[in-house]
Amino acid sequence: MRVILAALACLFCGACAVKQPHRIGPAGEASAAKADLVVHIQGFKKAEGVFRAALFDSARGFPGEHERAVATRVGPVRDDGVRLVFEDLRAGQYALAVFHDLDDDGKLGTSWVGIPKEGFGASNNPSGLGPPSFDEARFTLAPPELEITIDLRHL
Ligand SMILES: [Ca+2]
Repeated sequence: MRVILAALACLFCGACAVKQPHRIGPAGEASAAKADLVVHIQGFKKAEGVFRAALFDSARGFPGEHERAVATRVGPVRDDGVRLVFEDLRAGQYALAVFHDLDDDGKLGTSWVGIPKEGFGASNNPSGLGPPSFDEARFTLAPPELEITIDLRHL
């Protein structure tokens, strides 16, 4: 009986997700729906070093603590931008932080007064002076997929 109820709950959840893509259910409900996130990163100044992207599902650690991210990506940089895909994510709310790690040291280089020396960006392309907050960068991922573009900023 419990199995049948669980199956029905899944079906119900799936139906909800289609009708109301922006609805945020309790964790149990949302876990049934999977979605892909397609990300375009553009605005690299030169095709050197690597990009580092970190996807967060809460404000904890956003944007700099990549070890707290639910998924990360690292890869070579291209002049015309980078496209990456996070597959089979649980539908829900996320924020993505990226930076251009020119010297490939794993960190966002900053000047002695703390101004980033490497290109950086976040989902929703927040334009504030300080590091973006999770709320500023937050977006809703719903099935089947969401495509976003991040324009790197250079200070
Ligand atoms: Ca660096």
